[in-house]
Amino acid sequence: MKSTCLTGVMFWLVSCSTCQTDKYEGIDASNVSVFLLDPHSETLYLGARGSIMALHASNLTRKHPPIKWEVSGSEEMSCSYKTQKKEDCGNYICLLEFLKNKTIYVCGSYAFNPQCAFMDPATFSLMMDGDKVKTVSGRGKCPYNPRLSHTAVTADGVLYTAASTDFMDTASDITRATDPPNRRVRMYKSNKWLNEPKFVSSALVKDGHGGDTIYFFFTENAKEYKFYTNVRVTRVARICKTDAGGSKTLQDNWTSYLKAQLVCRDKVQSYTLLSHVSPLEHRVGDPSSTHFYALFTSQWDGEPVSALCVYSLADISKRFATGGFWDMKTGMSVPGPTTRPGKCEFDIQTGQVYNSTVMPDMVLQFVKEHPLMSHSVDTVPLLVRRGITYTRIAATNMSNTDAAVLQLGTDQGELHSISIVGRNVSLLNEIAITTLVEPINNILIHQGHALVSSPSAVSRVLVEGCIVYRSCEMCARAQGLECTWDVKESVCVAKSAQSPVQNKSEDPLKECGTGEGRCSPLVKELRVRRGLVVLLPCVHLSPLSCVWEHPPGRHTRLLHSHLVVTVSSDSTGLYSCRCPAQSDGSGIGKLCLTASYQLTMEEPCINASKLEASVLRQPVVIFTVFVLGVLIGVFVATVFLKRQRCHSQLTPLEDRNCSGSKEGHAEPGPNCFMNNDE
Ligand SMILES: *[C@@H]1O[C@H](CO)[C@@H](O)[C@H](O)[C@H]1NC(C)=O
Ligand SMILES: *[C@@H]1O[C@H](CO)[C@@H](O)[C@H](O)[C@H]1NC(C)=O
Ligand SMILES: *[C@@H]1O[C@H](CO)[C@@H](O)[C@H](O)[C@H]1NC(C)=O
Ligand SMILES: *[C@@H]1O[C@H](CO)[C@@H](O)[C@H](O)[C@H]1NC(C)=O
Ligand SMILES: *[C@@H]1O[C@H](CO)[C@@H](O)[C@H](O)[C@H]1NC(C)=O
Ligand SMILES: *[C@@H]1O[C@H](CO)[C@@H](O)[C@H](O)[C@H]1NC(C)=O
Ligand SMILES: *[C@@H]1O[C@H](CO)[C@@H](O)[C@H](O)[C@H]1NC(C)=O
Ligand SMILES: *[C@@H]1O[C@H](CO)[C@@H](O)[C@H](O)[C@H]1NC(C)=O
Ligand SMILES: CC(=O)N[C@H]1CO[C@H](CO)[C@@H](O)[C@@H]1O
Repeated sequence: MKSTCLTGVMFWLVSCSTCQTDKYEGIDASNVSVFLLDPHSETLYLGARGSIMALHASNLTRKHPPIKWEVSGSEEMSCSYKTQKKEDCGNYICLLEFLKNKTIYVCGSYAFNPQCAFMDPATFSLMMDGDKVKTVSGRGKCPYNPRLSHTAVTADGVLYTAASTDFMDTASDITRATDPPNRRVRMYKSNKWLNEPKFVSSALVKDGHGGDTIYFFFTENAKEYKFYTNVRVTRVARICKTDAGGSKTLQDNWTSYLKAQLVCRDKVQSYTLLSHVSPLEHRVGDPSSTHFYALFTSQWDGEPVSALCVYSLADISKRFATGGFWDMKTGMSVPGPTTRPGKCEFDIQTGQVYNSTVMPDMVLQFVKEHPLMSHSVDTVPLLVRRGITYTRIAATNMSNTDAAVLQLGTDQGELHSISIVGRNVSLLNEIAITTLVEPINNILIHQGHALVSSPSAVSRVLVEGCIVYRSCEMCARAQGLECTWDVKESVCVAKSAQSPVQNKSEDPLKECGTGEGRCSPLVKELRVRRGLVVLLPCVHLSPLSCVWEHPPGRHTRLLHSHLVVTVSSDSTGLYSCRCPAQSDGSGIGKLCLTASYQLTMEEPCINASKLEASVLRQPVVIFTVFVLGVLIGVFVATVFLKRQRCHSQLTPLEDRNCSGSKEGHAEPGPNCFMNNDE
């Protein structure tokens, strides 16, 4: 082992040498982009650059040899004249969806000339037309440029897509896209309907009577803010599944298209840029229980920030069903015609679903000019994290309650688990999925496992059930999920499985026998040297600020809720962080002691042995546990250090029952780095 001493560098990252994950890394394909799961055959299909793969969903081993579908040399040539990035001229698979007849529709960017093909899942082969792959145009289904975002969803085997439709990315469309016999319906071309959109997600919502709706989530330029140009806002738009286009006006164009702004804002700021959305039907079979879990970032911050907002289908539908329409000419809200546009749901009175062909011409003329609802759908974030960029979210229900468990993927290849019970948010787990620093681009929950991909790796991690929480402290955090620590067996179990006569205290952390409670963390001793820059973590999930108490001295500064100390002779002493107790956005509650450190002086840097210690190994607070995260401003250091994992000599040895744990642990980083390739 080689050890290097550095001083004055801070870092903070997760490591996961003990995580039990099935991996399929270094796959003989790069640029993994899309997932499609067939739950019946337990097959996970993967789209990548120039190839499609089929893996067993249960162990990520290969089921068939990959299908190659690449562009020819001449096609690549002519493409490379048109674009700067020659490598983008490959066939980047962007879409994999089941059609009605169980064929899989496969689309790729095909050297800036999107094409779609048909795949037979039984033989795992593409349909041929002579000796060539049978293709149809993929325009509007895949963007020309593989780096642009797009979204697709099927409703009863019929494909709906949202993508840019030209080489220069100047036009976009939301269409019902599969070929005849389905009627192709498009967007009416107007910048009132779409204005430089970036498509993020889409979802089918059934109403049980055929009045299904398709939802699209995207960001676009707001036309309604007259004085600010280029303000990006997040929208939810919807169309009726039965919309076949108008008969005279809006022929072959959507007649039911409506959109509204989604607002995610706390007292501090607005989070306006949508990153991803995951729908969750909390009570299966009851579509009205659907909620959309949406990840946002801010367009103004120079540093990464991620916020989670949850929108109920009820709130969104209400906005579309009863709200006024925004009139661009007057900048005011207008009530709209008596026959209300975009009313998709089955009407009990008339016994009808939406029928676009019988919509009065006057109504369609109104629709053309007034696609935007005058009021937004507003919520307060449930979670705000600074220094972290989340890229993907997958929400799952817990035992038919309103509780949800979320898997969040970061741009650094990490997977974070979060539970939401009422408005209480707990960070349960953070692990590094790949050894590469790459954004997570797919998360799919299958049989209690998260199937996760980044462009060059696929992994499978157990994420459901109390058994996932390996220590008493982690289990305590999962209390909202009806988990409880079985002291005798040293295992986290479901509450119902436990004998009911148990005297459980209010604060399950107290039962872990470490003397630690929710607002009484253990004091961590840190031995530091003069000149060192030490980061004292104080993890906090809400935007309300925390307060630090520390010895008088000028060598401290705040980094979000954390404290950065440049160690000098007067730096020794007690450092305590107190944060508002609740994350429910209802105002500042009591302050809760969240983290506490004792700094003492220590000899110069010596050889560090493999200390698996971590300040953050101890759960700090039930709702605010460890952050990982990557410190802003030290990206470079982070990237560098991902490979050179360091075990700090500065933190006390307190490797508590974590061996074999799946727990990812953050290592706040003082000064010694070593290359220990385990
Ligand atoms: C494909 O992967 C390569 C190497 O990982 C990367 O450099 C490139 O940017 C990727 N291309 C796209 C379109 O994402
Ligand atoms: C993976 O799972 C499939 C089916 O579930 C099984 O047939 C196969 O043998 C498994 N492979 C390995 C290596 O475990
Ligand atoms: C399935 O449907 C598509 C069009 O919707 C068609 O092109 C394809 O040939 C069909 N596949 C089979 C096996 O019938
Ligand atoms: C819409 O109305 C027309 C004319 O009344 C009728 O022919 C058509 O079947 C209706 N479509 C739906 C989806 O109800
Ligand atoms: C989610 O709900 C479904 C149906 O109600 C149920 O079968 C499933 O077990 C639930 N998931 C969990 C993790 O409880
Ligand atoms: C949220 O947390 C508070 C404080 O710990 C607790 O009193 C309350 O019951 C929790 N709410 C839910 C819905 O679990
Ligand atoms: C339960 O705990 C309370 C307070 O923590 C204590 O007063 C009581 O005696 C305990 N009861 C049992 C049966 O242990
Ligand atoms: C440094 O670590 C190596 C390997 O753990 C050990 O052999 C060596 O003696 C250590 N050096 C010092 C100065 O402690
Ligand atoms: C009647 C009408 O407005 N038709 C439009 C439907 O959409 C296409 C493509 O966007 C337009 O070319 C038509 O004018």
